[in-house]
Amino acid sequence: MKYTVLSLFPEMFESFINTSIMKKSIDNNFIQFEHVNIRDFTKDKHNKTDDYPFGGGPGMVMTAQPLADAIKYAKEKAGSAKVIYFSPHGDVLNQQKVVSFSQEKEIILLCGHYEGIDYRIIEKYVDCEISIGDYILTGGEIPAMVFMDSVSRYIEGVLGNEESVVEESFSKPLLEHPQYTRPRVFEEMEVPDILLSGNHEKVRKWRLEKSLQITEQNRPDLYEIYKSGKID
Ligand code: 4GO
Repeated sequence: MKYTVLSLFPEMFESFINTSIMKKSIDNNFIQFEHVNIRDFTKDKHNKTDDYPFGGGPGMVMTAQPLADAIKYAKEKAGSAKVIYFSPHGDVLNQQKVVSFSQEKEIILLCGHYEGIDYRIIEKYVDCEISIGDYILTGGEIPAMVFMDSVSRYIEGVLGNEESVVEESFSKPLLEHPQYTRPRVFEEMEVPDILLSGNHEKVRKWRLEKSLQITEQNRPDLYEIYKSGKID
């Protein structure tokens, strides 16, 4: 998978791509990452990339010209890539969409800032608007990182242990059971005996029971889906 990120703030992505699983996946060539700075494409003599909104109102709007030219540049290098724009207007991201995006060969991620981007860019160049939840942020950069983080987990080689992806929450619509590691006793709290029993069948049953309990308590909406059998 190749991610091409278009934004005004390359530094926001530095620690993300240079840490842990993302770094390892880029080093091992399971993922390619390119940042395109929208400011590099402005033809404005003061390097501006935003302007006042027509019709008035607070804040600034990112202007169409640098955005269009940055998108054209990214598309030249990644011809078949979908252009995704992050905004609260988009389809809310969920596990099913994450898994589906992980099958793409290349994706262009467009990050707006301030009050957003000129709507003509969305109409002409954006294939897909995505939201990471019903709240407003100052920019699309964090949603782009959320998107890459979740999608990357489904790209072959990224997690190493492919099984962990299948077993976990949301492949069936249940929340995960509690996890424990050493020490066996911490501040007088003990790890449940069954997990130390070595009896795999009992461990499996205990975990399923806990998953069901936690899901019913925390996410009754998911619990109903599970019980109705409408899975996948
Ligand atoms: C995305 C972008 C929220 C989301 C954003 C979200 N806020 N819920 N703000 O995924 C255009 C300028 C959108 C700021 C951006």
